[in-house]
Amino acid sequence: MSAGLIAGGELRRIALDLVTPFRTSFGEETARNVLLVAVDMEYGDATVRGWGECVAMTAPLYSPEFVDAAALVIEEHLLGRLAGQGLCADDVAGHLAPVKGHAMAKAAVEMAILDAELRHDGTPFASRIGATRTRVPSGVSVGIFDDVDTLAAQVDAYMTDGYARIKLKIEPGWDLEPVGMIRRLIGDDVPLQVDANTAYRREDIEHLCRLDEFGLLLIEQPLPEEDLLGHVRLAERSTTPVCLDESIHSAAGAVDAIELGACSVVNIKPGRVGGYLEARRVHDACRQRGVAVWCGGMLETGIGRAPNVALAALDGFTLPGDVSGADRFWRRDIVTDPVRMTDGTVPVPTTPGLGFDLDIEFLDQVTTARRTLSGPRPARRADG
Ligand code: SMG
Ligand code: MG
Repeated sequence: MSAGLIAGGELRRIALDLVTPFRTSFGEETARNVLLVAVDMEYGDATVRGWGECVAMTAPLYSPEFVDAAALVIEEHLLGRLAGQGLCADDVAGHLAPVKGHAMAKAAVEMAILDAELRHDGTPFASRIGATRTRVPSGVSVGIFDDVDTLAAQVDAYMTDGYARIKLKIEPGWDLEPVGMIRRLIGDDVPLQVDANTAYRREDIEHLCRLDEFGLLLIEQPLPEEDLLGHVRLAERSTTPVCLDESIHSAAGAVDAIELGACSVVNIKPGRVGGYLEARRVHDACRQRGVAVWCGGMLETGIGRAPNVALAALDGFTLPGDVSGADRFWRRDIVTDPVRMTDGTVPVPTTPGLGFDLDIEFLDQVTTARRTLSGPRPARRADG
């Protein structure tokens, strides 16, 4: 692993329309306003550009992070801590640790440095983390609709595409009926799971237990992020395995949640835990404890989608992830070789780096703002 110096880079905003609106319990997305981070790393004579994608959404509705805040944090509080010193991707999280929170912003920076390092070393990300599978099962996340017939038509289309597992978004008023209807439509053998994005409260535990009859793989994050005890109570009552998403911010946090009995499955999202290297540690901690994990998605472009697929190729990822084909979300991706789902699986990227090559022409077309990051600037270490 090479140590390099940050010589410059850029922050870019791009706007990409979704092929179809994606509604969850917290809102509807029709387009993504994505923050990309490019970092130019100097390794002796060679300068290599690496790219990272920040998974923060436009508004702080999935988590407290949002795109404008992430851009500011990266520029004003993170990059300065990395400047002027020999740096491996492995060092990044330690240098950024004094900054509280902002996992998605930190993850994007670490990604860019990791991408540069892997490109310089000629190593694909999957090899770096020891992932050996060449294809991984591909699940699809299906939003909330105004009526069950529209939902049924959408699920039917994804089944025809060949997706290996269906995840339905649920919220109060959109749960037993659509889930029961889809279970009847797809039959008992197709893996089905649900995700509430924190929309329920402890008073709803009895109601949520009624989902048990549908033979779900898991129920994802029914209760608020902070309510671990509520998830323990649900897990005690329900036969459907409880999976945490929003509540898990680190490997240590995952271990606590597991030991408390708050979950028996973990959704791993690199952005939510501060980067791919911590995501790997979450995987390792869960695997040691016999807890199943799967790779979550944040409607990534090809920059984030490729390493998600590689991560999902680690042995402990025993459940299909939200690693759908790029065409689930995008008419055209910003990479030259978008992730393609065939026969319910997606291929693990083998190119050096995080696993993508940018379609620069299209990237430029969808760019809405660019900010050049000049060389090292002093870190801002305290207020004032
Ligand atoms: O990328 O396939 C994807 C989306 C998967 O449902 C998905 N993500 O809570 O797991 C989740 C959501 C978070 C994003 S919703 C805008
Ligand atoms: Mg989720």
